[in-house]
Amino acid sequence: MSAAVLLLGSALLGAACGIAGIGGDDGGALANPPDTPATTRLLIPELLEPTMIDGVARYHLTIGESSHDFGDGRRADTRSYNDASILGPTLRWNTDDFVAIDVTNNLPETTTTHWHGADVPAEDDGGPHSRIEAGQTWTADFRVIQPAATLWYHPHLMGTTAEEVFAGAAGLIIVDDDNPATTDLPSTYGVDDIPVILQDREFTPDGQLAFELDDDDNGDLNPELTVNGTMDAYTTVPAGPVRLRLLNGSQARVYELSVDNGSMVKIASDGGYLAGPVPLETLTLAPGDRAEIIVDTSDGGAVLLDEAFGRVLELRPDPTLPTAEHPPAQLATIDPITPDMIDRDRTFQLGEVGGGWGINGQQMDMSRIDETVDFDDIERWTVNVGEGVHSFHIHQTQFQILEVDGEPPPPEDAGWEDTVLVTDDQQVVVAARFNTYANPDVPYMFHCHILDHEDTGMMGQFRVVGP
Ligand SMILES: [Cu+2]
Repeated sequence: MSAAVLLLGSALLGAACGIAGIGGDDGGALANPPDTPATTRLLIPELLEPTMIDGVARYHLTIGESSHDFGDGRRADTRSYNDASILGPTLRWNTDDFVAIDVTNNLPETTTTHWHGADVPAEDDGGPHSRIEAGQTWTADFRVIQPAATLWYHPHLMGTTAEEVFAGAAGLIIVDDDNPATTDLPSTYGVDDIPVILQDREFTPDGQLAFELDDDDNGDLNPELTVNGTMDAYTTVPAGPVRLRLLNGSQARVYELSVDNGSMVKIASDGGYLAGPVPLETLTLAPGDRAEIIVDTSDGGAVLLDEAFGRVLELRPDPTLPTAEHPPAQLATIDPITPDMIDRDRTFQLGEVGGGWGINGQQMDMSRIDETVDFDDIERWTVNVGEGVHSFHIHQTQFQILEVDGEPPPPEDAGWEDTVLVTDDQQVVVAARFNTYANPDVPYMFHCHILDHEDTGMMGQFRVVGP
């Protein structure tokens, strides 16, 4: 926790007064006035119930144009799924279920929809090759083969991902399983299990979204914070353990989160539960990242804070709501990938290439397969950064972070990940298994999840071949 936050004291009102004046990195005003209670009830995306047909959980998503009131009474043009004013419904999958998702494109142009963090066949992954033309429907179907986790979905067309996500096209996916250690954790959606989709935005004077692609080191940082499309948000919760499913769905911003007047315990990373709960003072969340945290609101509520914005979300306790349990000491078993298990090494250099960004000296080329992975191999990928801030994401698999600048990761980063922050002059080493799906003809993507960098070339393609 930063020194400024430590000065705050425990009063719920005025929770962020100690950091008043720290605005967004673009020099904008503090989005959330710190000396008063939050003004707007947090939007909770609806849960989309599947239709069960022949043992398959079938979902229908429609991406299209919409409009949304971010809190000032004006309506900004947005993009969303299923006619929501912004974002899309939350999908809830069960491990081992067969799911089918029909995605209809009601936009006037081509798009795609990718299941970020999901271990699915390449042809169902929804990357840049899975084009959905205007008016057409694309169907992904697969079995859910991964444990409980928080994933998300968003468009992934080459060159337009930043603008589409910024405009609001994204949604959460919750995977549930029957892990007995987690049965009593908060899990009532929208009540004590809260989606928290962090996105910074910029507006024109007349209240429309002002999108800008910025290919500098940090990407485009926007001056206003929105949580589930809500500015200055509060939500009512039980007085006890509350689960926040944090998703950084921002174009480029890295958040430094803390909790005032409560405690924060991280229970899950991108790929699912950590081995055990990890108490934290600050949590770094890079673009594309998810984290599940338990916040204790039993002392009159709590406030989620960010270093740049101040108040992110006020949690107001209602003592009449039933409370769930705090996490047990062990949540999951994570078998470490050790050096003797590695079948192959690869190295990736992230940096500037040809006026944009690239990997290993090349910009993304849809017609070039950059890496071919043998099915069932365990690979160690070393990611080096010369300049800039990058959020390295690998599709399809979940990896373990072996080293950050030669050191093992801290316990909160010692679980399964699909996205990792790598900044100037850093080296991060990760290891992944490729033992679920192979397809010689359709590649998966690896890329920077700072969307400005992705859209200006910092992406490559790998395929898995065999067995
Ligand atoms: Cu980057």
